Amino acid sequence: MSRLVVVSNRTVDPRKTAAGGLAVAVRESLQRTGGLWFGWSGKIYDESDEMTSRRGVHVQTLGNVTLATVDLSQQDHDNYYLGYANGVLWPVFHYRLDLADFDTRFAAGYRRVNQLFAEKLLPLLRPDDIIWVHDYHLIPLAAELRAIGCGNRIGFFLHIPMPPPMIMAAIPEHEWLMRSLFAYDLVGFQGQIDVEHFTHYAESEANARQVGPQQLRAFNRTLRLGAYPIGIDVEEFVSLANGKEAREMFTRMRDEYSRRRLLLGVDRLDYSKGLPQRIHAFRELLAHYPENRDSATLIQIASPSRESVAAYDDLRRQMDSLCGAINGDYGELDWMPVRYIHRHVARKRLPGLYRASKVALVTPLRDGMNLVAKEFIAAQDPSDPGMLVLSRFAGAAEQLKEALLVNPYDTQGTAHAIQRALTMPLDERRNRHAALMKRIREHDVHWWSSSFLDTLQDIP
Ligand code: GDG
Repeated sequence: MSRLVVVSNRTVDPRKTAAGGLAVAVRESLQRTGGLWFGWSGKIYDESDEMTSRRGVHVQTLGNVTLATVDLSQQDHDNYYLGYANGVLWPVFHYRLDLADFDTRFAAGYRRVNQLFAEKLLPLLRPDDIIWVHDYHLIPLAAELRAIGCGNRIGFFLHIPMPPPMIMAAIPEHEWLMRSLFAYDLVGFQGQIDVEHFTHYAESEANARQVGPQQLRAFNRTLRLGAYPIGIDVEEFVSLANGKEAREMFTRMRDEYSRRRLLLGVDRLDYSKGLPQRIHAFRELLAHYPENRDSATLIQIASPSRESVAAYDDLRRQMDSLCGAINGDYGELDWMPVRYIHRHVARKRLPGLYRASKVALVTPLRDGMNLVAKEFIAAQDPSDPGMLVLSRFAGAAEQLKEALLVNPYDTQGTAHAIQRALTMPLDERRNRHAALMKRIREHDVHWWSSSFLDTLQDIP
């Protein structure tokens, strides 16, 4: 079997046990064949300093896995990472054209860093390596590698949604981005809807033809496409839930909230996650179903994210104000409706929090998949499981049909679904949970990486 080379914006030390599902899957796939993981080191070098500004590759060998990273200049980081990846691609791919900042310097920086990655990666490659590139930061990487002579098999996985053609076309460089994707051999998406959006774009804007099942031909290349919904490592998460930290967390929460019903949200503080709409829906719940006052408590963990992008700062202020208002209007001396925590919670404790909650609110406005939904299911006690309220606009909704699906823009509808989740009879909760658990076990993270890599490996 060929050696695997994984390329992503950031690499993760594969020895760290607290790493999330993706890192675990990548580590496992890399260890199976021996492999190389290439990406940005997370460091920015000082351009005025001759010694440090030399762009070397840092190589570290950990067993049969090699980590290779490069540093970025401040300007490259600002234009590629903050400007284009997180100021253009992230908002547009999440349908937020209003938040996109189209500036040609960002596009130039994005191209420059992709060229830099290609140039630094090429000398490390062996002829029969297969390369797996991850996410929106690196769309043009295969095209840049091909331009300097790389003939290896290269696959790409998009972790975020693929928008419909009309939205995609709002990006000034949309044609270049889409043409770049045809330099890959296999492009994987989270869901069937993403495959459809890509296919519509390719057929209408690039005259692509279907030349086989899930195969498109355009720009003199044949591209294989597919939906590979990412999963979690269910077994790892179940064993994390039985660990000391998670059990302590569970007991603490159960004792603290013995008279109350706990609702939970766990998200990066990101405008795609629908946090203000969620607070509005919870407020509506208290207004319309008064039995929840002095009873239901929403814990919202919003872990800090991309704080140097302006839109994230606005969201932070909006959340502070909405949570302050709901607590001011409905709170009692001994009960606060919302506990809003703008901090990262240790991964080992998360399953305890999930298990102590009656209801999880996973209500993004748009999301590629959403792993919190799957983690919540895996952490439940099957004999008395909590219920998942899930946005129909999360990729996970294509699979998790037994959750209560909501439209997060519809405040009253969402409040009604939350009330239904809070009052759902035990039998129904058990049946729904068993069906959901079966789904997430069948399509776990191991299935995800091996089905993608097997397809890529088998492409002639
Ligand atoms: C992108 C796509 C797609 C969150 N807060 C804390 C914490 N988390 C962990 C969760 C979960 C992960 O972060 C979040 O994953 P999501 O899937 O929900 O979202 P994104 O970060 O936006 O990821 C997404 C994913 O890629 C994979 O393809 O599903 O659609 O947007 O694992 O548990 N973890 C800890 N403390 C926190 O405070 N430890």
